[in-house]
Amino acid sequence: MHSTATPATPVTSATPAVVAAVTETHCPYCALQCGMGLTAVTGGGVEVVERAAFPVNKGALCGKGRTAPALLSSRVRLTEPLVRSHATGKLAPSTWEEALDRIARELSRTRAEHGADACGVFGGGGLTNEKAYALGKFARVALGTSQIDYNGRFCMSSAAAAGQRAFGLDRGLPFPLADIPRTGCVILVGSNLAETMPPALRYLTELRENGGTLIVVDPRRTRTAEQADLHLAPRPGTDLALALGLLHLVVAGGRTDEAFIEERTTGWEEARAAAMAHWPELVERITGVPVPQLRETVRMFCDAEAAMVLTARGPEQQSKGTDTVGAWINLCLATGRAGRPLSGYGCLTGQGNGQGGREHGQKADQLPGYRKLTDPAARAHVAEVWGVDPASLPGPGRSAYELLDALGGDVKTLLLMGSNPVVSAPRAAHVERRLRSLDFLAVADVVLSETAELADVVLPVTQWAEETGTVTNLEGRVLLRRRAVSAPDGVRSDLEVLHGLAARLGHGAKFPTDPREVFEELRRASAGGAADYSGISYERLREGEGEGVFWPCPRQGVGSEDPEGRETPEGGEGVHPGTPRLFLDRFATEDGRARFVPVVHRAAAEEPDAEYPVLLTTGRVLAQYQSGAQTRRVEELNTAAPGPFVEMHPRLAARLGVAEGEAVAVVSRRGRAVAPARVTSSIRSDTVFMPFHWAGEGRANSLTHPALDPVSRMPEFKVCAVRLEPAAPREGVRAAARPDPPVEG
Ligand SMILES: Nc1nc2c(c(=O)[nH]1)N[C@H]1C(S)=C(S)[C@@H](COP(=O)(O)OP(=O)(O)OC[C@H]3O[C@@H](n4cnc5c(=O)[nH]c(N)nc54)[C@H](O)[C@@H]3O)O[C@H]1N2
Ligand SMILES: Nc1nc2c(c(=O)[nH]1)N[C@H]1C(S)=C(S)[C@@H](COP(=O)(O)OP(=O)(O)OC[C@H]3O[C@@H](n4cnc5c(=O)[nH]c(N)nc54)[C@H](O)[C@@H]3O)O[C@H]1N2
Ligand code: SF4
Ligand SMILES: [Mo]
Repeated sequence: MHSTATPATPVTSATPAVVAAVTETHCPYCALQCGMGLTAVTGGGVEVVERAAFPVNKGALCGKGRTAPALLSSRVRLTEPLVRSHATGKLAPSTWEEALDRIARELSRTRAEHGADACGVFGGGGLTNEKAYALGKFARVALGTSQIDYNGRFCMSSAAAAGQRAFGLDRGLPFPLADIPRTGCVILVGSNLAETMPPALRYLTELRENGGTLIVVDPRRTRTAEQADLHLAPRPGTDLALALGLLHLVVAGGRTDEAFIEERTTGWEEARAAAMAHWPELVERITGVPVPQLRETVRMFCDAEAAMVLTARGPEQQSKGTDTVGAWINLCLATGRAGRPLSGYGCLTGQGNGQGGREHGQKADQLPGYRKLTDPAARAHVAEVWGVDPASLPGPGRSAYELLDALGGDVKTLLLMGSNPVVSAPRAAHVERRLRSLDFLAVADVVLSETAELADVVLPVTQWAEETGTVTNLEGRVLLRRRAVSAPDGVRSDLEVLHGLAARLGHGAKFPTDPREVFEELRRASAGGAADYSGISYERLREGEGEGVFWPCPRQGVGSEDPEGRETPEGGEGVHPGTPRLFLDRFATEDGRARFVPVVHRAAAEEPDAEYPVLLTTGRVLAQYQSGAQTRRVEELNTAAPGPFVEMHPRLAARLGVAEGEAVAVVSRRGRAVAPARVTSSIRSDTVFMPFHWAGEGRANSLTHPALDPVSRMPEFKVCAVRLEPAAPREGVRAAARPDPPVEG
């Protein structure tokens, strides 16, 4: 197959002054956080150069990373604050003073009239650790509101909840990616890695070259599934039944690891009993996966000396995502494939700082260091670092969709940083209406996203290559992104925005603008928490090849020994090496044992019926990122993936009477979307797939169901019921056309 990951070739952009000859940094997009170098080109601008020594991607980048400098150009980005004029109702350029004054005034007014909880804050998993930390602190200290959450709730919250429940700790991968080629068998559930993290495909290729086997579970035969020894194509929303059916066969075939279950787990009897109700024939009926394939999966998984299960958004973005991931973890535990070298369960987190962004307090129920807002000891510790009374900290707030749904109700004013929910939230037309019904909306972004277009004030902020900060990749590896170029005049960093607002609210001194200073405070706030960063410093992150440090990494006191037994230098600090591999000796639960959770299959929130007979699932394509706010502004990416489409099986297309490229209307109980048909036999014939990267007529989230997982509050992006119709003659013209020409700044 042709590789989707290519070594970096130069892409230039017209940008301001370059700080150093080659600056080692990381890609602005996904959770792999590929290492890259940025260097000046004669005539202005920067280009991406290979950073071969960085271990995760070894120089390889996908097209998004390679073309990322295009976004630094002032042609496509925001370079001055915009304020909505009372007279014209339109956004117009303004000064920073006026923009910040206006936001602070509205926040103060809202708080005075309706109470602190009428102020909402919405963050993003792309924000650096420093920003996520400062945003959570801003909500709790400067505003005193409980109403903060972030888009990570849409991303990996179900896997996080299941990991907490089973292992007592959530870190996406409990081992480095480099372990994958050395295991014996990988079951990859609902991940299209070849398109969503192309340089990581190498690890699966090496696994197979080493004689290991790869099983991919996806309703579509994706580029990733094409690499597999075995591809299971379940009906969307049935992974829970599938995992339970496999566990049934493991038990029936006597392939459990009794010694492991006895020594390292609790709760097996209940989990076993729950799984035994899922007979292979029943599971075949629910999932559509034939019994022989179930048996073959068990054989490959259990025959291997070591094995892994990796999940991504396919099984997680369901209203039963937590239980579904729990069922896959149960399979690992029952077979002794957890807490041992080269074996285990892992979640492939998605956003650039998807991991770190969920550790330091922008989540509704959380304080820094992965602490709980409901835990009195955690409140006392963090309140001390923040210099406030623990009693002044609010309690947990609403989850992301619930918060968006409350806008215009009891939440009157919203500050949004690092998300574009008009495109990416479920039931997006409703969310858009809620955003419009706010008294006041402030958005900080690098571009005029569809959500920023609705704002009363838009703040133009610095981005990736223009600022320093840490991110934590999907392996739990804390990395330093370094500033490579100076930002254009007129933009400020998110940290400066938070400082400016806090100062106007009387808390300026608590919000430093230097990322390093914020990180030093984060270290102290996280000390002793599950995600302990206290032993990590910017200096350490610059060492070696900048390969980073895996958390937990506590700071070690004088005279203590580090885990490898090195003596702490007299009078100095011990150096904790970081923790690339978790759970090898014990799980992070109180008794050190992993917990089986008894789970049973249940239907999706909305199953097909006579009126809406087809299943819709949604996801991604290689060349676009998320809501597309960034990548739709990069010409090369737009040429590669110019617009939305509806992927469908030839039988479905024939029944509908549409040919390849013809506009189709997809209708759900929430709304309607129109996009050209892409006819392919690589998808199940009862299912259509739409990527969610576009706004307007082709917006997939006009259709999706906002049903939430009861534990994680993750929406059901991966399954709902739709009906298909040939589009009306004038419809779909826009959908088929190139959607977003670069915006002139
Ligand atoms: N190119 C690109 N890369 C990205 C991103 C992007 O937007 N574009 N976003 C980043 C982020 S934030 C994330 S979260 C990751 C996501 O990375 P992935 O999880 O790999 O991405 P998705 O395309 O959302 O979903 C993966 C697969 O799940 C399948 N699927 C759909 N329904 C089901 C189901 O019910 N069960 C199972 N087993 N599979 C199902 C889809 O067919 C799809 O191929 O990607 C990251 N990388
Ligand atoms: N139907 C469907 N919907 C989905 C999904 C799906 O699979 N199907 N996946 C869900 C998932 S996994 C995710 S992660 C969400 C993501 O969806 P969104 O939350 O909308 O994510 P992005 O498009 O990355 O939005 C980030 C915004 O912040 C801006 N930005 C980037 N960096 C910075 C920064 O440093 N500071 C500030 N202030 N702004 C910045 C970008 O320009 C962009 O406008 O979508 C979810 N929606
Ligand atoms: S795989 Fe992810 S981190 Fe790597 S270059 Fe592509 S988008 Fe960037
Ligand atoms: Mo995500």
